[in-house]
Amino acid sequence: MSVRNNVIAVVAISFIVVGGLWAYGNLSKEGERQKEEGALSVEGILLVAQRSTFNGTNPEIRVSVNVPKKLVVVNEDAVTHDLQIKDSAGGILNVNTAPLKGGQHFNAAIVAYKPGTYEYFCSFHPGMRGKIVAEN
Ligand SMILES: [Cu+2]
Repeated sequence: MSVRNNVIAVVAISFIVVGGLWAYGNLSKEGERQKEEGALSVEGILLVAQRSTFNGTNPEIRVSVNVPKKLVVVNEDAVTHDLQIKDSAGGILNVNTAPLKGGQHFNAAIVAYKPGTYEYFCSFHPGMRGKIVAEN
């Protein structure tokens, strides 16, 4: 097997193992494509709670001010998680999935009203938090 084939095999396996990985595709390629085409469909982000992280890395989410992004939160752990976004200054739409048991999911949207850096987090686990960066 050539080195190139090995690399392709590793990439393919990574996609199968990390179910939430399509979110990265949406963040990069799909987002760019939709911007170029001016597509009407709403961009989406999938955050999968697994082993007490979101998508394994608590990825940074980038949004444009006043452009809603669909957010789907899935709990694939045995323990309960939630996802909250809170900003008392009103810079971003607050989100609270309420406690999700294993296997449950919640559909929401990320809508930033002002540029800035916000946070999404699980109220049960201090390590489960990531940034939301909103730009004009
Ligand atoms: Cu949690």
